[in-house]
Amino acid sequence: MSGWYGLVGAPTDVGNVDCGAAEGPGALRAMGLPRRMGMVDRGDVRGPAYDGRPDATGSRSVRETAAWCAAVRDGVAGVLADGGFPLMLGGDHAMALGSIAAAAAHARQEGRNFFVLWFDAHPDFNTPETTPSGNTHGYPAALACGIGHPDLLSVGAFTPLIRPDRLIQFGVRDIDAGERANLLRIGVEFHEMDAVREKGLEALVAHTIARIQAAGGGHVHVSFDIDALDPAAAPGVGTPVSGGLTPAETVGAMRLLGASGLVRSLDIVEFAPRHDRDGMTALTVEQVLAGFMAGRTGQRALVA
Ligand SMILES: [Mn+2]
Repeated sequence: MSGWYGLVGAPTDVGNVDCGAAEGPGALRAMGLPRRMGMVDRGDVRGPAYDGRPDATGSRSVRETAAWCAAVRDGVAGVLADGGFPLMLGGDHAMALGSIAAAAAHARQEGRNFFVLWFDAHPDFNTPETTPSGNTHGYPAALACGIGHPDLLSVGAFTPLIRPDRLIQFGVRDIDAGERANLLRIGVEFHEMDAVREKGLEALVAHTIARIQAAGGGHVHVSFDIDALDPAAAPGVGTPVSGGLTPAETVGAMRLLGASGLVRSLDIVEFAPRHDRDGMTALTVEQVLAGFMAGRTGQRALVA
C-alpha cells in the first residue's frame, strides 16, 4: 500500500465553462491543505482555454477537455508509476476521464480488477446525443463505460475503461432523462438519495466494499464530486443540488473506504471557491479527505 499522496492539480473549468472550478486547487493550496495533510504536491497540469466554439455535435470544449484530460492522465500515471497514491484535485469533473484512464491502465498492468465509485449529485452519464447543455463535465462516467464522443474516448489507451457493472454511483439526485436511459441501458448501479436515506450511505458503501472483496479485490478509484454533499455544508460548487449527503455520513463512508485498503486513487473535483461561504466548503473538503486518510492509516476520523 502506497504511503504517500501525490497531489495532481487540474485548475480548469473547460468542462463547465466559467463555473469557477478552475480556482479550486489554488484556493486549497492557499489555505495550506496539501502541506497540512502531508501531501507531495506534484503541481498543476496544464491545458488550453475554451475557444468559445462548440463542435459539430453541439458539445462545448471537446478539444480542450481532451487535452486537459490527457495531461491529467499523464500526471496521475506518473504518481502511480512512482509508487504513490494519486489525489487529483479539480477542476471540473470532466477531468476524471483523465485520472480514470490512468488508473484503469495501471490496474490492467498490475492484473487487478478495476472499480470506480462515483459520489455526485449528477451521474455525469450524458453523451453528445442526450446532453441538454453540451458541457463535457456531464460526460465522464459514460465515457469511462465506453460511450460518448470519440475524441474523448481516445484519451484512454483502451475502451471501455471500466466494465459498467463495476461503476457504482452514490448520492445522485439530478438526472437528465436521456442520462437515466443511458444508465439503465448500460447497466450501471446508481444509488439515488432516497436509497441513501433509507439504507444509509455507510451501509451502502460497506456492502459495496464487501462485494468488491468477494470478487477478488482490485483497484478501486473514487471520484468525489463536491456537489454530492448537501449545499448547506458545501455551497462552493458550480451546480448545487439540494438534498445531498451530510458531511458526517460522507466522512464515515470515506473512512470505511480508506480502511478497506482497496482504494488506490482519488479525485476531488468541482470545488468552486467563488461560491463558497466563509470557507465552509473548503473545511468540508478537508474533513472528507481527513476521513479517508484516517481510515487508511487505521485512525479514527475527527468529525466536526
Ligand atoms: Mn460530477
